Amino acid sequence: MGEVESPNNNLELNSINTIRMLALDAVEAANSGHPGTPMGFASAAYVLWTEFLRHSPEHPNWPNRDRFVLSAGHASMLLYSLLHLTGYPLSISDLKNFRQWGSLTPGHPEHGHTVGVEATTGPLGQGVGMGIGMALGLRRLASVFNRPGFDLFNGRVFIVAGDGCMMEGVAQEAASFAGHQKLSNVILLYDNNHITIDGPTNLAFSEDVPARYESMGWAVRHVLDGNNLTELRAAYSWATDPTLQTEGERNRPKFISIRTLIGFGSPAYENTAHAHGSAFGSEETRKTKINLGWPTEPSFLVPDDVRQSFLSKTERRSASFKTWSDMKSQYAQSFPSEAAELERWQHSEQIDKPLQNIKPYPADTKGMATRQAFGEILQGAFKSVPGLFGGSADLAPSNNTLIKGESACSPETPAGPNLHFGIREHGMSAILNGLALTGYFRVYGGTFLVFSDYMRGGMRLSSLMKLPILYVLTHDSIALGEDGPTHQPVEHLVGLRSIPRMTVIRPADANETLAALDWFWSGHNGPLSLILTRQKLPVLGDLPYQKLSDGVRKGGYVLRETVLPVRIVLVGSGSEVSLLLSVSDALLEQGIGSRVVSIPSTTLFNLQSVEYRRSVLLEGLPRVFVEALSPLTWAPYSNDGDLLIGMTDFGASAPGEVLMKEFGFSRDGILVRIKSQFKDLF
Ligand SMILES: Cc1ncc(C[n+]2csc(CCOP(=O)(O)OP(=O)(O)O)c2C)c(N)n1
Repeated sequence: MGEVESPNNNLELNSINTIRMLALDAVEAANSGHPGTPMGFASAAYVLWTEFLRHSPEHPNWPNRDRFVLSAGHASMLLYSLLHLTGYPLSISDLKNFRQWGSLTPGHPEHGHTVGVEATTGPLGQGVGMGIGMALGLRRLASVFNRPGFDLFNGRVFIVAGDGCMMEGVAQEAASFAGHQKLSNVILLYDNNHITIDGPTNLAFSEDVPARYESMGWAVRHVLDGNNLTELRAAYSWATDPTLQTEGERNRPKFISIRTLIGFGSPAYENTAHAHGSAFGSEETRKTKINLGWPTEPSFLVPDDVRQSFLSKTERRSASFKTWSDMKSQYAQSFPSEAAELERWQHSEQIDKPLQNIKPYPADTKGMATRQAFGEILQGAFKSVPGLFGGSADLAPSNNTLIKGESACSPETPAGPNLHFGIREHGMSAILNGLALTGYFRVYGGTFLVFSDYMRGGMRLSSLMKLPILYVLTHDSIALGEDGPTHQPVEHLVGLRSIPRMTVIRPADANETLAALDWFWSGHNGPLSLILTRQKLPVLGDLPYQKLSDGVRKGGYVLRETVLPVRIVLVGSGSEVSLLLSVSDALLEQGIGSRVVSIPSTTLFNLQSVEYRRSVLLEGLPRVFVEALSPLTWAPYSNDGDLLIGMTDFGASAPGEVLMKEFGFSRDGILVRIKSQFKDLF
């Protein structure tokens, strides 16, 4: 590349303007995107990336790097410009392809797609939760694995969040958790520009945000001018250097409110909502460049001295990688068993059948709730699944998520594996995502299935990022009983089953629960929603465990077939499977042979061949699909004339057995429906 000169000799200003203009040009080229925040936050990002952030573009997965999470994901061009300028594999032509088909620069940052993107962001507020999850994970890693003289883990997490993130509940939940947990390794940079899409924030937002954070236990600083590099340096130094903090500030997460001007430099759009999310147009782009003293041509200009400066500063930022690697080698020699355990945590997906030492449950008509089976299996799993870490949103005794005899993860006992998320489901899912993104944990979080709605935003991102997160969702139907329709899921499973990459398993008994967990913890990537009962279910003895386990892995299988030729197929999941077995018995008494099919997971079943699915569901015979939830799930599997028995309205408050009977989920209730639908059978 030929020598490209800087417009003047202020290298820092030129570096900052390079960030601004790359964003402006990329949005202009795409004719879509969000130029305003990259322009307004460029100075703050420049100082952070060149003087504070510890990272190494050559080793983007360095475990002890600082994390940079752009919660304001719409400002993706800010991140892409920084990645390009600091030497990540993202070229100018990638920037020119911003938002185009197949590019490395999608509209919002996507983890796993673009090297250096720590988290997929865009749904506002989620990045705050994920950053906090990362910080929590790094603290636990430090407390489990660091040894005197071996600070293997001391990375910090920098989160950039805008007004939108500050308004979102998910960020509030997570921030409240972080304050309580005294997560001193998280630094939230608030891009306080007073503008959102509709206009000035005072249309809808008037609280004192820094005061709110202070009240949640965060240490707060203000940068009054987001382009004042001295102010920015002072604030970042304070946030990252405990010797500059007061005793009271040291153990708190840090919040820096940075007053910026959206669209900085644009004569027409600076400090207006117009700068937020539209291309400026060629005329305003030209005027902005002139106003900032930037050459109007060529676009995507990176002056050579700017490029050189970014690269040499980044080289200094990544110097500690070498020191860390040397320390890690020394650690492996001094602490071989800890080093081996750390390896296991990092590569937990490679452990095959981690639950093979847990004995299957013997057949038992009294049985147990699948949530109880989960709680028992979890105790065994803690010994064999590396890096297990999780908890519940204040329903631990109901979700059975506690690992017995182990401590809570708290500021005093940060190594504890039991998390108490508080009643913050949405925050929990974002924090789980952040924990999983550290790459060292097998995490889980529990609540009632009905409240999965409250954390769907996070669950969707777990799926998009294919993170191995276990959602423990108990109290899975009207059978939960007296709490009534507010607590009884109806439509939830249809929704969860429709999230791409999310596996949903609703086990029929304790052994299907064991098989589901064994499958999941044998290295499955992507989240699992495990749907569990409140009420007891018989432990079924129809098949040997190995066969049942194979069936669960296929998502659906033939559980029982009567000696008489099959004339009707009974299909269900979860608690309705044992019910169908009793229906099958009753039909047999009337001389009608049947097949009972258990489909614990439509997700896994859909991955099987058409031949297999047909062989299980038996095309051509009358079929009955029973699930005490919305019947929509079963529509694609059924033909005209098949019988779908489900919930098409909300439940009610009464004992669970009464509700199941009243809503038709009883042996006799189902028989009546079968008799009226398939008269020819009788
Ligand atoms: C959960 C969610 N709701 C709505 C949006 C749509 N949206 C994108 S940016 C934005 C405004 C954000 O304002 P702010 O954080 O101040 O960003 P800035 O205007 O400073 O770029 C909105 C509503 C979103 N991305 N996520």
